[in-house]
Amino acid sequence: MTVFPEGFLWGAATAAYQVEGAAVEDGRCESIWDVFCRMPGRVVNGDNGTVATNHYHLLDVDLALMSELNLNAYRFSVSWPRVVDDDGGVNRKGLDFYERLVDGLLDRGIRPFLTLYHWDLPQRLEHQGGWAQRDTALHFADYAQVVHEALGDRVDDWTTLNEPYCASLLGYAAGVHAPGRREPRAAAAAVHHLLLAHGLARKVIDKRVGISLNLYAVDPVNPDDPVDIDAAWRVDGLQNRLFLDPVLLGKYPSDVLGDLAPLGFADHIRDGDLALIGAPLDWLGVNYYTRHRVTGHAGGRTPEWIGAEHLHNVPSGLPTTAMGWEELPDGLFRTLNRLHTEYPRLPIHITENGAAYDDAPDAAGFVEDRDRQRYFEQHLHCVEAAITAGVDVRGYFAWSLLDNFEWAEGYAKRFGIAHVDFGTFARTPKLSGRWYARVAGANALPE
Ligand code: PNW
Repeated sequence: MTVFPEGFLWGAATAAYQVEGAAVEDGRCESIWDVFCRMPGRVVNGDNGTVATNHYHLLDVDLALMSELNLNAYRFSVSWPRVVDDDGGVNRKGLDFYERLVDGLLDRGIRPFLTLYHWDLPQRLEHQGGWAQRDTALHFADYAQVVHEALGDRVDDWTTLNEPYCASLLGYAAGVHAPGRREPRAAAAAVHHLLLAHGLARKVIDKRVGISLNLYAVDPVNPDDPVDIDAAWRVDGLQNRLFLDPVLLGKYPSDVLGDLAPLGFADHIRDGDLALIGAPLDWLGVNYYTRHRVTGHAGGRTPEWIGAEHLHNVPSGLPTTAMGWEELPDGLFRTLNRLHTEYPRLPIHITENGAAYDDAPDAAGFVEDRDRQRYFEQHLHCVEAAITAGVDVRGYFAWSLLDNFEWAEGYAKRFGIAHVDFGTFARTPKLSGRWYARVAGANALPE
């Protein structure tokens, strides 16, 4: 048996737009994802999150599911356009939903982890320039205050942003996420304004505050080739250090500042910004899925790295998930160790880890997802090894509680530990979910 520390948190995570549905109910306003989903060709099958998993109406069902899975923590996000209306006023009905959710969690002994921003910017703010505009960060601080006033008495653990990398570079440079812009300069501005939003919101919330970053192991294709070593360092800069350094060290990495200089990145940084962004945090959220294997020579695929278009990601031949992401559990161990040795030490929560596979229910409606179970098992062994090596990991959140709206992949990619039938909205724990419930109940991995 591989036993975890007493009090370890066994959670699952979701995000508002991916699960809630009820897109036009109780005064919810439009978000950039509603608009993006209507743009032809942007989301697989033309899917959208208008109904999603219908979580908004199935809250009690989902709370019972969490209990059935033995979760003692749940990570969710608040939809900004649900709680602030298009005049900037507070939408009480929207807040009521999150109050019922939080009360339901607390009644069941499940600790709420609240994320303020998981990518659903109010469309009215995108009209004004979105994250490319500094004002958006100020609006975010106001919104944080609204949520804090409503839930600050009951929620102890807050995340400002989920994956500012995706919100900025995928949304404003690659254009594969909302708002779908392909403007590298706007993306560079969005990076800084998202981080500023984090810093401003951090000041508003007098609870335990963290941020969830999508971190990657990054390796050179040829570890003896200086060109590949340099390429890996630069990709590490854009994927990891561009966000870790300002938040944990209060400064941008100088090599990344150099790479982003042609995009006017530094023009957005004002006196005092980095002090806000780098104000001490209570914990760090790590979202880990895969690694990048990088070359500076021709070949491979070039992701959305701004300022590094000549760097390429080369498959290693290791197994991949249905997303095409290489499976490398050891990359999680290395990422955790790296945080421990290179940055000020903070308690860490793995706020996302999981995998999509093309699994389907059998005749009895059961999903026997052995590959997903194995993915969790292997990664959890690495989490435990990191803890044994001295890294202060306090909790783990499986992505995701439910099959849901997987952004540009629509409903085609399933990450849930519970299967969702999108015709009936029935939830059925998969094999991985049953396994996870046993692990959570025992606070240990079986041999
Ligand atoms: C995360 N990558 O995004 C998000 O926080 C979730 O909302 C999402 O459903 C989940 O991962 C699965 O995609 C990511 O390119 C987006 O490696 C892209 C990557 C990783 C995570």
